Amino acid sequence: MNTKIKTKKESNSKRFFHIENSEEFKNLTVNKGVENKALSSNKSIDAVKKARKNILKAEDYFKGIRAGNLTILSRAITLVESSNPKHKELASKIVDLCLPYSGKSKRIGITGVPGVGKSTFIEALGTTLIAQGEKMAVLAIDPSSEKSKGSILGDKTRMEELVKSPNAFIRPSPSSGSLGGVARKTRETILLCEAAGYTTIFVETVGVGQSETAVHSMTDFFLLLMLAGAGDELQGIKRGIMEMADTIAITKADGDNKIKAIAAETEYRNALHLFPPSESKWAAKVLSCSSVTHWGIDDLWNTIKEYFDLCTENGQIEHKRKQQAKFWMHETIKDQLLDFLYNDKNNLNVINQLEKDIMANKTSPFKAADHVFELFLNKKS
Ligand SMILES: Nc1nc2c(ncn2[C@@H]2O[C@H](COP(=O)(O)OP(=O)(O)O)[C@@H](O)[C@H]2O)c(=O)[nH]1
Ligand SMILES: [Mg+2]
Repeated sequence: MNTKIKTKKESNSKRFFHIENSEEFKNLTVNKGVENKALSSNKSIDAVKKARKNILKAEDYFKGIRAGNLTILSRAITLVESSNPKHKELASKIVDLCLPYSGKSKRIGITGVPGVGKSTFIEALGTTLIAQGEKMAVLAIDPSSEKSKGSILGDKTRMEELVKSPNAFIRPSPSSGSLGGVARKTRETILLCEAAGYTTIFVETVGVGQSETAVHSMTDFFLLLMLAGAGDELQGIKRGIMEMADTIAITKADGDNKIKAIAAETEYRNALHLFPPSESKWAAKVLSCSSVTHWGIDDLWNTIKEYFDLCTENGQIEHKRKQQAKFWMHETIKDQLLDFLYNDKNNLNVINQLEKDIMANKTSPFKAADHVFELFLNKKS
């Protein structure tokens, strides 16, 4: 049989021919469409995206940040968070340019167990601050919540007013990386936000693991939120974290809970008395508040302001920030050394072999560690 199979193209052009010459289209000239190829390929879309991304220099980012341009600020933070070496280099230039314009905000760390009311509290306090003309940024540091992309993102519903306000900037923590890495990124983000004119910066973290220590080491004031009558010994908040607190606020002091909150104040005040006085001459305070009725929120803000007045005057804020800068230099050195050792395939092979040797009692852990360090020294020389 000699049947010719019609290709799709042929049948389509026939159909068009038919349409063009039909009665219905007699007085119309139907022009065949010209395919726009320029943007249809993935390659060209990537090229446009790339061009858009690369168009800004460090100075452009800096100017945008200083002018309060939120898109530019967000893009600069994305660069700070990136692990791409080119982005890192650009980010570092931007941070350097912003540095002289940073440092003027109140850096406030907030922690407490999930459900204690951190997000609702930040919304309540934040709306009050914005009404007083402050510009506030909320950053999260929570490398444990890789799946939920930082604790804030899912919580934005609890910060409805702030999300809408042009004077609030909310940014979840980068969703991956070591605590040290996330901390460095958050610290640099603080500097960028300050250069952008944010006057109060909240760094939120969930009360788990080491993240409180990291937040404490990058903020001026550390606020611990606690629940009243939650029973168990200080709700699993470790003594060390209570010791770091400049103020403890008992949340949800409304309805039947108000009396319990006030009773809990005494309990926590007694607990705080057991700690040695802090270097800053500030005696840690205990307060209750409700984010729902706003009861106690103004008092808490006044306490925070009192702290900043005292510690700015006695030089403690400056002292603390210098100590923190020193601390982060050492942390970064440690991070980079570990990266250097553990991200190198050859080193890893040696380390894995040494592990086996240790298990087989062929060498001691200390001798093995010395061996790894020698490896490091030889590589560097
Ligand atoms: N009654 C009352 N409930 C509150 C208050 N603050 C927060 N909540 C509720 O407590 C729950 C946890 O609050 P959330 O802000 O998400 O806590 P987070 O996990 O610490 O951020 C939510 O259901 C809130 O509505 C408060 O001041 N009073
Ligand atoms: Mg929350």
